[in-house]
Amino acid sequence: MFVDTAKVYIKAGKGGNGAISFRHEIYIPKGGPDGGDGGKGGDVVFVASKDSDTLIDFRFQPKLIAEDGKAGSGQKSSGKSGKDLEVKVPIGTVVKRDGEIVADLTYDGQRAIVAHGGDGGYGNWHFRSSTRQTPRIAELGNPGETYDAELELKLLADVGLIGFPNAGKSTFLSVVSNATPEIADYPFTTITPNLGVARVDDKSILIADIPGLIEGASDGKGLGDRFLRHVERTKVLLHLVDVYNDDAGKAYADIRKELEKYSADLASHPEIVALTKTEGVDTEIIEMQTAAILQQNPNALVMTISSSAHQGLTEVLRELRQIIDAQKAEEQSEAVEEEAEALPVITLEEKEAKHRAHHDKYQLGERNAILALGEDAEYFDED
Ligand SMILES: Nc1nc2c(ncn2[C@@H]2O[C@H](COP(=O)(O)OP(=O)(O)OP(=O)(O)O)[C@@H](O)[C@H]2O)c(=O)[nH]1
Ligand SMILES: [Mg+2]
Repeated sequence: MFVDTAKVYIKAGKGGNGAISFRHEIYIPKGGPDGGDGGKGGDVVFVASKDSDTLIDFRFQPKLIAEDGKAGSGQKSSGKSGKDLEVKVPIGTVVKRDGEIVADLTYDGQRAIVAHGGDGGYGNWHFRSSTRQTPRIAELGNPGETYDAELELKLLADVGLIGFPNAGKSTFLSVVSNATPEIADYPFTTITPNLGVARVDDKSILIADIPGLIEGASDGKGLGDRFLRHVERTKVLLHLVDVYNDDAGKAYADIRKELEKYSADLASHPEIVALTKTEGVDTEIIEMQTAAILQQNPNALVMTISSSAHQGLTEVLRELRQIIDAQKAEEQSEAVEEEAEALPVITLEEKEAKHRAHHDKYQLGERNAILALGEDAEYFDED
């Protein structure tokens, strides 16, 4: 069974508490405050990896919890930050929180913080002022982000097979790949998507076979267009058209119309058109059907195959492989560019402003979650 959704509980680390501590020296029994800050809680980080291709591991590991930050201590020592929890996920994983997308991992090595660790609290050293020489307050660490995440992995096939029912999609898949889909001489033989791996020139191609579309599929006719989501992320569509159609041009155009209604983005994917079942068919008929398709789309790349006679299959696979490689190279460079653009750039002024704001806050004693221990404060003894 192919698992393409998973639910996981995600919890980033809590920030460590700030410390309340006073310097103890031989001749100064109660010196100034020196309680250090708590460490930051660890983040939960997802890393896209080409080494994994299902979400099944999350069935056995449904809780992803990063380490908490350590509390601060005396001598202005800050607590250690909690370790980030890095989790490998397959490329194509989408992470949602309450239905909203929080991360979409699209290329190998991509990293996304899916839950931020809480900041550590300030130690009492931060709260000293001329009027407050023995601050018996420190801050609690902030909790880390916590939520139930829905993970989704769409079938990341390279090639999506589309076409009318009975066009020969499943037969093609069964002949070029390891898959054993059901094949029969009636429409809607395929009712759930099949996935197969084909090999050509020592490279593999992941192909998804989905139920046939019909005119009106986008309005729910036939099995509707809901299976198209399984080919949304494919790099290329292989559009199969039965050479025995009365008018292959119309058959081609009808399917294109349904595709466009479903999604302009999917319809813009590269496409190869293959006339199927062509063994023993007159050359003139093949040429006529090819011309009919070209009339609908002069830019179409039309090839000819016979799955039963094993004709034209390697040629189609090579052509698919070429398009996939080109697409992959393009996506990779786009993704890297986007990532570079998305990196936050903090200017020096911003940094200083942040620092000032931070300083003002503790001077005014306005920080949140102040832990006031007052007279009951536990002191760290340092001598
Ligand atoms: N002569 C001939 N028949 C073929 C060829 N490929 C497929 N067929 C036949 O066409 C019929 C339909 O094939 P399928 O592969 O089930 O078609 P499909 O497009 O998957 O159909 P749905 O799952 O209903 O959408 C079957 O009877 C196949 O044997 C071929 O190359 N030559
Ligand atoms: Mg089928």
